[in-house]
Amino acid sequence: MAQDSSWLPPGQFDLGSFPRFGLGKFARLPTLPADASELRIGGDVACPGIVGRHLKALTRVEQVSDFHCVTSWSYRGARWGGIRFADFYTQIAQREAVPAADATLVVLRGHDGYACSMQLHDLLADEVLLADTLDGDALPIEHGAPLRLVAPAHYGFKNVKHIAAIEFWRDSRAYRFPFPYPQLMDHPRGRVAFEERGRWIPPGVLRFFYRLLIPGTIRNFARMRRR
Ligand SMILES: Nc1nc2c(c(=O)[nH]1)N[C@H]1C(S)=C(S)[C@@H](COP(=O)(O)O)O[C@H]1N2
Ligand SMILES: [Mo]
Repeated sequence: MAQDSSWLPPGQFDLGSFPRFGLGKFARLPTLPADASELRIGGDVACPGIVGRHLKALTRVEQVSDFHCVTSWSYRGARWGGIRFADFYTQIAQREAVPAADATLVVLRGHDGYACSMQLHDLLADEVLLADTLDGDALPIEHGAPLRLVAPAHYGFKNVKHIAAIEFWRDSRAYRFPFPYPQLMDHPRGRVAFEERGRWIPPGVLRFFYRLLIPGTIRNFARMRRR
């Protein structure tokens, strides 16, 4: 069956390319480790610590999915490779770190200082990956090396790049959206299908202002790559 290629989630447009993107504060490329072996688990867990060496034992998967930035651009058909977050949770987090059963707020922290939260329930969906390849090659720096979250049903800002740590918390005390950005830019779920673009402000209003930022942000993030 042919798919309707014009379909995109509400308020999104097809950009036709996959730019490096993010919050201006994080445009400078971070210093990164060569691989994900330093991945750390923390939070309300019995045994916090480095678990990256266990990643290689997990079943690898490949998946093609669309990517939706909250500012309203989308990129269709990225081919990601990595492991399912659900496998990471049951085979690494629960065995090695042992999160509290009610630690369902997951905070993903990047090597660049960026951080974002996800609900554990959302992360356990089949299509949520910890990815280390893109289009068959090692994940490039601009798209989140050495390891990034791929959560296609959630806006780009939940798809944390350069993951350094994954924390499981009982409540939101240990988390805030990166300073100095206002909390209205965050959303506890951030689901694309429901236009959960942010808090307190109607998504259409957010989308209008965010859209103005797209060209400058793409330029800013591309320039930083060349330094
Ligand atoms: N570590 C980190 N992850 C991040 C960001 C960031 O600035 N730093 N920006 C987020 C935003 S807003 C988007 S749209 C996507 C962009 O991913 P890309 O650079 O692969 O296009 O990364 C998300 N994850
Ligand atoms: Mo974004």
